[in-house]
Amino acid sequence: MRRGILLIIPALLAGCDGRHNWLASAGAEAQRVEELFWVLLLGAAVIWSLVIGAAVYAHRRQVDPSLETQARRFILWGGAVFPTVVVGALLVWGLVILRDITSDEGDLTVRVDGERWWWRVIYETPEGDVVTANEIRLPVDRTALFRLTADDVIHSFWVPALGGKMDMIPGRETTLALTPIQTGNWGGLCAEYCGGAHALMRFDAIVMEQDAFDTWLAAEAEAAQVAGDDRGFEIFQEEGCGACHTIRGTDAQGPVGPDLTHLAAREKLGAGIYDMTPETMARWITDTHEMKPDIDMPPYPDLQGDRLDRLVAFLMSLD
Ligand code: HEC
Ligand SMILES: [Cu+2]
Repeated sequence: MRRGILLIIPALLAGCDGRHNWLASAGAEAQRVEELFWVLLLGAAVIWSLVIGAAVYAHRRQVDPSLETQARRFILWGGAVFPTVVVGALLVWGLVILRDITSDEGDLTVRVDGERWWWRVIYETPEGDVVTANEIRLPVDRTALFRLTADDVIHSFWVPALGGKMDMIPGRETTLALTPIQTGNWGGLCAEYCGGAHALMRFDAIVMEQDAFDTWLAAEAEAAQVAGDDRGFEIFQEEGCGACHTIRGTDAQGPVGPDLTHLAAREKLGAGIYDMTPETMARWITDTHEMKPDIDMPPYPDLQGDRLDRLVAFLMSLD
């Protein structure tokens, strides 16, 4: 029996792969939560051992009536005063952490809107909003203030390696501050069941050096470079894709689905789930609901051959 329990532990820990591992924190806020976790865990282990030790001792010893007052004092201090002080101190500490990580100040502001089942991402810059989707890039050692909301149902925004999760609530704005301290590609996900494709609602959270981030953001702010006679773009419009998707700089201005202006610059396709390749792109268009069940994009099974190739080549040129 005991061995059975021990065998479960590695199985549980195996769920903590590198990218989503909150115990390998890559953010200042995650580090503080991790500290709290270890202090609680180790503190609880020590106190538990002391209590069990005292119980075993009491059970083994003969009752000695002359020690009655001493025993009462022990219960008062050990059973009432000590837990009150410890739990009170932990409460204050926890509240201070909560205040800091829900702060509403940051070096940059990113609005993220939870949609079924993808992420609308808007960087607020002095030159205006920069709209993108499904990938969030951040400069290292800067505090990003996230202003979160949702379009339809409640979602929860979570980058485990960087910090705690925060609900995204329709009609309300919640905030979350994250300060990444390590560059890398940290995975993010929706942590609140939100319907059919919930488990496939992910994103990349890519932490970069400030210079690289500035270059990336400047590129994202640009409109797409689409030639007037681009056959791929014509097919995009003929198929009605532009009714749902926006490609800035063209007359595709649909507000329903993810902004595709710099689609091919994203590392992943379909809200963090497939590598961005011509093959996955083609299948995304023809076998949409096999690629991601339940989504609000219609499949285009009849789009094949040269027409499909040209459309895919066009989409892959949007970098
Ligand atoms: C009815 C609206 C609608 C139409 C029409 C539509 N899409 Fe979409 N599209 C969506 C939605 C919604 C999503 C997000 C799906 C998700 O991940 O939950 C999406 C996602 C995508 C993505 C993935 C974006 C990313 O960030 O990874 C691509 C690429 C795409 N659509 C291309 C197309 C093309 C090409 C067409 C036309 C052949 C098209 N869409 C037609 C609504 C639409
Ligand atoms: Cu969700």
